[in-house]
Formats: sequence, C-alpha cells, structure tokens
Amino acid sequence: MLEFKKGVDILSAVGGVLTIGEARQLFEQRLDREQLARLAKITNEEALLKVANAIAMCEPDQVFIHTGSEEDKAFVRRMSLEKGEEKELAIAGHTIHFDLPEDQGRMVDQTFYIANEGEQVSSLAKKELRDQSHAYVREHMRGIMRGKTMLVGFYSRGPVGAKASIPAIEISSSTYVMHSAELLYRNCFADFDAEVARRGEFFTNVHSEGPNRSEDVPKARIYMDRSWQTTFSTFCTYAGNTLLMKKGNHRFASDCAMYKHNGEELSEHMFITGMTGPGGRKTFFAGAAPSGCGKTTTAMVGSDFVGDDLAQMWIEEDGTLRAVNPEIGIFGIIEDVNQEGDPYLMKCLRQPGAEVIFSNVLVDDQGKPRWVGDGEPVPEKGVNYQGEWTPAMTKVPMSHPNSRCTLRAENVGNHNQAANADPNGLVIEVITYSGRDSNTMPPIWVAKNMDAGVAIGASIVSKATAAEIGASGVNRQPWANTPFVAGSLADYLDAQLNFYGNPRMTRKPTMAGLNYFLTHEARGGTGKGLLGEKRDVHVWLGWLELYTHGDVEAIETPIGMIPKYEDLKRLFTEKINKEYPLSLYTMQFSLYIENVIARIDLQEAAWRKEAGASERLFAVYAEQKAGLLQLKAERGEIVKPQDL
Ligand code: SPV
Ligand code: MN
Repeated sequence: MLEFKKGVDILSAVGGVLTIGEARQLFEQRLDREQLARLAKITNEEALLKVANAIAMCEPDQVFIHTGSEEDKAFVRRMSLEKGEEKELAIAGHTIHFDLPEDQGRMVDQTFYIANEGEQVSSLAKKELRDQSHAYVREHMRGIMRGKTMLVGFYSRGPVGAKASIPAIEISSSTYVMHSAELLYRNCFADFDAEVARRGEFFTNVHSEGPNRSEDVPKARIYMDRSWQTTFSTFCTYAGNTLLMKKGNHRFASDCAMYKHNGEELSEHMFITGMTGPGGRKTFFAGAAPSGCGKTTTAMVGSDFVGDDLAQMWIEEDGTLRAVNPEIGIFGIIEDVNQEGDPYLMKCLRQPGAEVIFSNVLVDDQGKPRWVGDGEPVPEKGVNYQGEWTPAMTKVPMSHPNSRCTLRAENVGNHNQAANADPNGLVIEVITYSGRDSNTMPPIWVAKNMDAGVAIGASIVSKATAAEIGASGVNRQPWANTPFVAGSLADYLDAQLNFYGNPRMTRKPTMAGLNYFLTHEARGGTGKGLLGEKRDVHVWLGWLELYTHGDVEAIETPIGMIPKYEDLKRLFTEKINKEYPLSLYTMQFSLYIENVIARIDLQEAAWRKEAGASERLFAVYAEQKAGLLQLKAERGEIVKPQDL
C-alpha cells in the first residue's frame, strides 16, 4: 500500500518555503515584472509552493515561465542554440542534441523510488529510504542552478478535461529538456488551475543538468517521491532520465491506477493507434511493448496513429474501455528507421516541415543526421555522441542504439489529430502485448477470456535493449510496464484483473499477444534471422481488427486462439502484396509444446515469489498447462496448426 503525503516533503524541506505569503515574497524578489505577471495567472497555492521551493532550493539567476505561446517556444529554441545544448542541422527546424556518452539511456542503477520506512516497492525496482534521498537532494540540488535560468512549464498529461488526464509541472535548467517538453506534451498554462481542481492532484518535476560533465554522471540521481508526487533529477540530460513528465510521471500515474482508482483506471506503457477495417470502420488498439521492441513502428502501421508510448485508460459510463494519450509527440528510437519500414516518420526526418530534435545520432559534413539502419551508404566521417567518428572505429557505432528523434505527432502523415485531442478518449477494442521472444510464442495469439488476457501481459519477457543502461540478459517485463511500476507486482496484477474483470466494463476488448522475434533456428530452419519482417505487422493488426468484429474465425489452442492460414494469406496479399507460403505459416504457428510449458513454468515460479499474487493468474497457467500436456499426449511434441 502507498500512503500519499506521508513523510517529509523533501522539496519543501530543502526549499524551506512553508507559506503562500513566503512564496509570494520570494517571487517578488526573484522574478522580473514580466515573469511575475505571468505567474500571477496561476492561483493554485500548492502549485505555487512547489515552484517557490524549487526556486529557493536551486537558486537560479533567472526564472522563465513558459506560457506555451509561439514567442515562448521560439525563445526556448533560440536559447538552446545559444547555450549549445542543441545545434542547427541542414534542414530548417531540425537540431542535434548530444547527451554525455555515459548518459545514453535510462540509468536504472541510479534511479530510485523514495520510500517511507516499511513501504514495499516492486521486486523489479530500486528504492531508497526517504532520509537518504533527502540528504542527497540537500547536498546536491541546493544552488544547482546558480548562473542558470530556471524554466517552468505547466502541462496536461492528456487532453484537457479527459477523465484520466493529469496536470504536471516541469521545472528544468536545461533548454533541451524544455524544448522536448513542448514537443511532447500539451502546455496547459491557461487551464492549469482548473485542471488541478478537476483532477484533484498534479505532479511536479525538478531537474538540473548541473555543470553537464562526464565526471558528475556517477553521482547523477533520478528520484521519484511517490508520496509527494514529485521527481528530482540531477547531472544528466537524456530525456528518459530528465524529462520526468514522461516516465517519472507515468510511474505516479501507475500509482494512481493502483492505489487511488483501482479497477477503474490503468496507466500503461502502450501505443494507441486506429486500424481501418471493412466499410471504413475504425478500430482502436492499445499495445504494450518493452522499450526497444518495435512499439513506435507498430503504432505507425495504423491508419489513425495516436501515440507511441503511453496510455491513460478508464472505464466509461457506457461500459467501454477508453484511453487518451498523455503525450502529443514522439521520443522514438531512430535505429533502423528507414524508408521501407517507416515511410511516415522518414518524411519528417528527411524533409523540411517538422520541428525535430535528433539526439545522439551522427552528423555528417553537410549537417545531415545519420544513423545505423537508415538505409543509406555509411558516410566517411562525422561527429557523434563520442566525438569525431569514422567507419574505421569499429568499437563505436555510427549512432548510439538508443539514439532518438523528438517531434510532434501531428507531423506524422497518418496521425489523427482530432482523435488525440478528444477529451472523451478513444474506445479501445483491441489490447496487444509484445515482447522479444526468439523461440516460443507464435506471431499472434488471442486470449480466450479477460483473465487469460491479463496473463499474457503478466508473462511478457524481453531481451535487454539499449534503452536501459546496465540491463542485460532476458528479463521479465510484465505488461512491458514494470520499469515504471513502483508498487508490488501483486498489487499491479490485482489492478489489472480488477480493471479488465470489472463488471462495469461491458464491452470487453480483444486481448492478444504479439511476437515479431521468432527465428528460423527456433523453428527447424537455420540461422538467427527472423521469420518475419517489419511490414508483416500490417497483417497481424489487420487480422485482429477482423477477428474483433467477428469477420474471421480462429483456431482454438490451449494458449488461445490463432489465425487460419487462408485468412492470413489473403491479408498478406491485400495489405502488403506479399507471398505467404503455407510452410512459413506452419513454422510460425506450430506449437512447440515443451517450449511453451517451460515458459509457463518460468512465469509461474517467478510469480509464486510475489507475496499475495492472485490465484486467478495461477489458474490460467494451470489450465493452459493441462491443455498442452493433453495435446502433447495426443499429437506429440510439435503440433502443426493444421492438426488442431
Ligand atoms: C522508453 O525507453 O521506453 C522510452 C524512452 O519511451 S524513455 O523516456 O527513456 O523511457
Ligand atoms: Mn517507452
């Protein structure tokens, strides 16, 4: 259980501003007339105290209140170039930002939940006791913005007025971070007070890069104070470590779903996208995938792309599952983004029109950003996150595998802006879960009921990717959300079961697993090459769209429903004009029963270690296992879909 507003509020303890009178006095002293006038439009006293304490703690030379106006946006862009946090590229509106070589992904070992004595956190996360974090903040954040300008922005994580949208304050001395905030989130300066009143809460984020030197990175920290819904981040710039309105606040939103609105809301690490089906009907999907497993690509395959990273969900009065995207932009991995797989995104990255921040890619002599897998010949030289680069430097890749591009979603050709702005949210009819599984699960399978759907999410595994520094091996990634779930996994499992099992949700979604990473080797072929390719996603999502509306039938297996060959063959032709031989279908959809059972055993053993994990999950595993054993007794160890 998590108790809100418990323990010392570190920000106010270090800042020392305790009353609204003191806060106003401090604003008079530290803000110029223009900024004072701006801040006067915010009247929520709790929010003003947060800002005052951040100023008192960090001691910036100046404070800038970002109203979200075009002038303010231009001001931050210009300042970022002047400061050198970004540099212009050849295409107007495109810039490059480099994070320090040691700061190229989320620093999992330096990221902590601040915990009160006796408070439980997820077995897959790190916690630190409040006193220790308090001491760190006191030592390292006091005066951290001396000589710098503090930028303060007020945002909404979701369309203003939507049930699951939550307001947030972002405070940073980094122009790159604030420029990114403006591309990725809705500035809601004018609506902030009303939104806090509606939702009854807001999140606060305080970041400073400090001197921005490699030697300081070891002492960098990313702290989430769950009790006070406030984050602290120091001595780094990588957006996953610093723009904590993204994953820091996603963590707080998960707490809300678990401990304030259990069974009514979920905060997911999911894309949202729409697929157009027969007769022009639109079906919206929300899909989870661990970082670096193709989530952005999958999202953009839809005819109506909405978001690629996060979803705030709730159950509407009419019994539907609704979702909004807390973001309006994309902070996407750029490696392997190319014309063939990602035409919409490539247009933004290679042609004028969009405002784009490239990070940690290579910049060639012509000011053109280049990255591994961009589909062009490797340049002879350039500058990347390590400095000068040539192809002879075989130990340093041309671009870091976690290089990113940051841009507004509205620039992407298939983005449905009206859908992403609708405070009513989108009716979600399909939920997908993907991982990185080279040898066990088929490309697609559908849960037979809601508990089995929850079990698909509970059982995601993924190979470590470049998005997290220090992660290695194959990791459990329940719901692809565990890096961002602070509470115990048993509590999170309950939140999932209570949500999808809520009798108020009368229009249940299709729940499916997806796996793009099966190799030839694992299916009787040779080599580690993948059995499918990126564009096949059109078919997998297309089939799910039809299945959800009862337009195709499926084959029942112990692990769930799988597609029939004829339907896929037709969809491969229709959607991507690709031959789909029966032999490939057989390789992809045969059940390798021992593998599947081993996977279930592994999951069951891991979940057994989570105190209080619901028996409903184990019942799903037990039923599937019994079905698989029976099938094996009847048909042998490898069962072709044709024989089911
Ligand atoms: C991810 O790694 O899942 C991201 C980027 O979406 S980060 O902001 O680093 O979390
Ligand atoms: Mn993500």
